[in-house]
Amino acid sequence: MTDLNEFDRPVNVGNPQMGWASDVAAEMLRRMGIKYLSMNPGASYRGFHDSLVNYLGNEDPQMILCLHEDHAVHIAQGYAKATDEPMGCILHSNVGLMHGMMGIFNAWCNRVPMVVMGATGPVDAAIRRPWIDWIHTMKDQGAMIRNFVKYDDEPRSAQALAETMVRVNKTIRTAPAAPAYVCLDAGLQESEIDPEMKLPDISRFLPPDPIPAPQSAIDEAADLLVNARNPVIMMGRVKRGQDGWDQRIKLAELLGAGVVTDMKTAASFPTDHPLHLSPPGNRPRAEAEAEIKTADVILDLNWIDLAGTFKLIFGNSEVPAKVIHVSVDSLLHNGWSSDHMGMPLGDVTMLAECEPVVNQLLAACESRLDGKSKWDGKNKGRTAEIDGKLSDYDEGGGISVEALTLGMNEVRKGRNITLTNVTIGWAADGYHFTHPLDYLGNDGGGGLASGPGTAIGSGLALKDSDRTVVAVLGDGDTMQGSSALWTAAHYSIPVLILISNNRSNFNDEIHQETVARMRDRPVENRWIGQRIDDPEIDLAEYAAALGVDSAGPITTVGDLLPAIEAGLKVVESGKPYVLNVHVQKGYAVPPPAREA
Ligand SMILES: Cc1ncc(C[n+]2csc(CCOP(=O)(O)OP(=O)(O)O)c2C)c(N)n1
Ligand SMILES: [Mg+2]
Repeated sequence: MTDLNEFDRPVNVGNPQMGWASDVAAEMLRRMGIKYLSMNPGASYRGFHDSLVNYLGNEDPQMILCLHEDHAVHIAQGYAKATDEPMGCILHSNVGLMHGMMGIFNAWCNRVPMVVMGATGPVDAAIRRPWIDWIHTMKDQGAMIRNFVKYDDEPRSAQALAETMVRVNKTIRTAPAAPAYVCLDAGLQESEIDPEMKLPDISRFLPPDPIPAPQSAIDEAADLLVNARNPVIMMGRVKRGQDGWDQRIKLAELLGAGVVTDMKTAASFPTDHPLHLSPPGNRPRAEAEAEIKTADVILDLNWIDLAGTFKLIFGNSEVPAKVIHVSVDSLLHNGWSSDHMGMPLGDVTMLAECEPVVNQLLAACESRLDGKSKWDGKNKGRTAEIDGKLSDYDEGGGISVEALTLGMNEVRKGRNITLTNVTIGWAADGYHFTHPLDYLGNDGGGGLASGPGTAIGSGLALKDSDRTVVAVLGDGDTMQGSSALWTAAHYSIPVLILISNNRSNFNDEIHQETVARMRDRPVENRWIGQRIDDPEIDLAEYAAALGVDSAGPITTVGDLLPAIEAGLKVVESGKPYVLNVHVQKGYAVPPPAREA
């Protein structure tokens, strides 16, 4: 696989000394272990840019050039989703930050760690260049994003900058993870530092270990769980580690608990396990709903919208089960956005992280049960076997989203595929997740344009692993984020972008149809202002123009497998690939519509 350090090598760098304040920012990022900085350039950070190239030699961190700040932020998000580790990005003064803001919101809603570097100024008006430095100087730039970052600062000295970077490192790595923003005054960046200046020892400001629950709450929860007749575990946002995955399986098997998972969050439990109740979706399917209805104890492991899920299932009726709520998410909640969702029930509430809590619960339940499992070994779900094969769909009538999913399921054999993100149309019945890296969850904040960048960031993170990274993206999402493809081409980032191309913003056709039905108006007009057709975009040509190998449109089921195979071969040789697949309009599971 390609070593990214082969790209964009500076010459004559020699052995430079740390001499300017911007060198301090660069040095601190290196000491934080930040490997990459995705960015779009700008004069507001020309001092910092020089530090990265000519002081650090464009290595640890290495710059990843993007054509839009949206992509820069989403690449950092994709990297964090695959690793639980922060990447950095740099956004040019105010205009770049404004472009990148939606990506920061997605990253915030996804609770991923990220260092966002920005710039302003010079704050000292006396040293501003006419016009441009004035329009790119703002007071309190952080105010634009303060409601959806965990911390922000605009330090006034090199020493203060160094300390801020230490704080950023600790803050973003402490749960709940989220981005932090550091705005570098252009005047400060270009000022010389005191040669005697000492950098803080970052190893003495380490983030805490994952937060466990108090034993009293564990005991209370364990008593409920071991005595439960029909316990259910709702697996929400958890980490990518194999240990945590194994422990969650152990706990479910010990308790004989049915397990529900969610497409909003990354893979958390094997979907082919007999205790997994039904394919993941945006809302629990019938089998899971039935179990939740009859559950007497529910263990909520950081489920994203517990109140919303219960509302779908119980309406305004009481939830009969005792609920054990495990999450540190409330530590981030503020009054600006409503991404805290409705109030989650908690008969036992643990302000703690899922990984230590599952370990604690395992120990407490094992000792109460003398190590004997409560599970009778029966299949509680219906998911052990995939229902259907691609050939069932080969009727010469085009490719449905179900066929596309089954196609992916067939080509995955013998490969470790990571699905970074998938369209709303994805048919979860046709594809199992059996490893924590099999699926990385959705965009977080529902902000389109995220797909290509996020996929490329995950591809970057996993390029030296045994994973083959694939994204299944809508045509609307792809086009909003499409110039990110050039970055994948330039740095040879291995990722297959498979476009589920229904030539429409189809999600919103469904909404227009819903409204038309509610108002007794013609549903035939639902496509107006939605279809991306006439002219149809030649997505393969478009990708090729950005330097990415590509094919399509693929229009028949018969052509699908060879086309995906060919794309995967290119990706496995270390390069990106775009496959344009025409799919029929329609979703495997329609999203729940808000009726009148
Ligand atoms: C930035 C942004 N703009 C608009 C929307 C509203 N929106 C949600 S889904 C969607 C359609 C997406 O189309 P596509 O990616 O092709 O997926 P499809 O539903 O067609 O499978 C739109 C416009 C959004 N979520 N984010
Ligand atoms: Mg579409």
